[in-house]
Amino acid sequence: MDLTPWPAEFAERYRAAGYWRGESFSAAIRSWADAHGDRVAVVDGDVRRTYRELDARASRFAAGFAARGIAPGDRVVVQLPNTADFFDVVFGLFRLGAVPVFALPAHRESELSYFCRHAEAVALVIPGVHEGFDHGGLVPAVRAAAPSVRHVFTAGDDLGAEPVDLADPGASGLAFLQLSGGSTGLPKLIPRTADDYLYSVRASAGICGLSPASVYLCALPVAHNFPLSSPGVLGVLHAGGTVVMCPRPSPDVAFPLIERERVTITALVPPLALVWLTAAEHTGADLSSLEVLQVGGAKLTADAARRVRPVLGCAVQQVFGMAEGLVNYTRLDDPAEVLEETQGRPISPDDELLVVDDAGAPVPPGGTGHLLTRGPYTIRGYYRAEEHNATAFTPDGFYRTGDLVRITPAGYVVVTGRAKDQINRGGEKIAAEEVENHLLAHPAVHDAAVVAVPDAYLGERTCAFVTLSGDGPVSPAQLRAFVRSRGLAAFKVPDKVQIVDAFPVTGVGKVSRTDLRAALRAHLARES
Ligand code: J2J
Repeated sequence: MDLTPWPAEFAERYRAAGYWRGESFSAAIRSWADAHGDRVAVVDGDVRRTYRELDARASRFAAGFAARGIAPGDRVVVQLPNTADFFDVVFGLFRLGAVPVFALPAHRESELSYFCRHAEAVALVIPGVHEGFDHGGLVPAVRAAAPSVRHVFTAGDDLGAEPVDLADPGASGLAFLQLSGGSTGLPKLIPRTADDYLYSVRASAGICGLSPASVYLCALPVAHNFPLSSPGVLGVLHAGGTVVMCPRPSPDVAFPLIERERVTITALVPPLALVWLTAAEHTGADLSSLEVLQVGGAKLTADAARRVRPVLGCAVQQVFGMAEGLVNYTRLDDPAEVLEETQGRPISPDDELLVVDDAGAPVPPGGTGHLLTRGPYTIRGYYRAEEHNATAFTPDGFYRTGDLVRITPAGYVVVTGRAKDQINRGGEKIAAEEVENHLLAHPAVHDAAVVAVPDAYLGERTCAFVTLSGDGPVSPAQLRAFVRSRGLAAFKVPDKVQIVDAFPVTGVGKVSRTDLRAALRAHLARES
């Protein structure tokens, strides 16, 4: 199934509450232009685009895509860095009713081929050379793996055409596919609708106090759910503010932009927040315009949270979200201990959060357990993943987040750990099984198990335990190089490979992969 519908009684409730408004992305983009016309919507270097220009360009790009044979409902994998092109392409696809699939600039042929194949994409949009890497070089391999791809466009191509009349794409169907961090072999695709997503965007803009005076620095990769929607670039456009596209999140690039554009709010993952805190102590840049630093994607330590106000002169806001839906924010007026020690509370009064034990029974109030959630902007199923959906969701439609949490008496979530087979490498999510499968492709590898090890800077990094088949000697460095050569995002290459004689055996018989990873983590904890 492409889009698992919410049961009728839920859909009715969400409409009646005003969450789902029946507004398409195309209509939203038009309404932003009507409301904020000549204000600057997007800044990218010397390029400054007004709301009216964004809207007009969406119409031109929609016409250009249509003229090239792309039809409403067609999937288009979009891999674009933080430039104004992103809005031309994505808003053009939205206006046409085509379905963007959001890849990240770090992805390589392994991921792009999979997205194109799984979504049966008709087109792929890539950057040219980005961060020294020529994305055009990936195209032959992707095309060979995904014959559905008829067109490859490169950022900066003039795809526009004279606008044509297009039907409104509607709000309740599949609008785009977001990526899941994933815990199994291949990342899942997350189907989102305009109804559910725009609700989360509007509500997030309100929670974060966005207004036409807001200037948002988009420092994380724009296609990621956090900078896209929490409240991110879409929240800022809804509020009439200005989005400043930041090509790289390092202080040497970001700080001068903050100073020049008088940036008021931005979003980072914890390791970047640490880098900014260190750099800000030595910089001459004027960061006085900053009002809010949002941090999310991985857990921020209370210590780091406490440093934000004294060092950067702005408020800290913790954000615990997921591309599947649920987003929690600390509120700007929360007391210090809430800001520092919790990951916030949900956006919506209709977000349902359950904390359950291993057997699925609710834990007593305040207890730690698995977080399950459903609500007006949380999906009921992944895209074309029937088998996985049977376990990723409960029979009554709760999404199993894989996160371990407790909820404070005031309703704030504290993330205490994770039960899913995923490594959170400074906010970048790595599915253990995906990396293991790459290692297993090496003839000298008998078995592999990838686990997280604590890291002072990244929070976690990856360690791959490997047993050998006897097919020739191989070194950890060679295995890392082998994984790298398989054409996957660089952040997934194991930070460390440890060759062992045998894996720990737990009990009798064959151990599950999950148990094996747990045993290895326990082994590592004992060693350190
Ligand atoms: C601990 N773990 C966190 C946090 C996410 C806003 C913000 C983040 C994301 C995101 C997002 C965490 N503390 N503050 O989509 O809209 C881990 C959890 C979660 C997973 C989701 C947004 N914030 N996490 O990170 O889909 O494990 O979304 O389930 O990439 O990141 O990852 P992702």
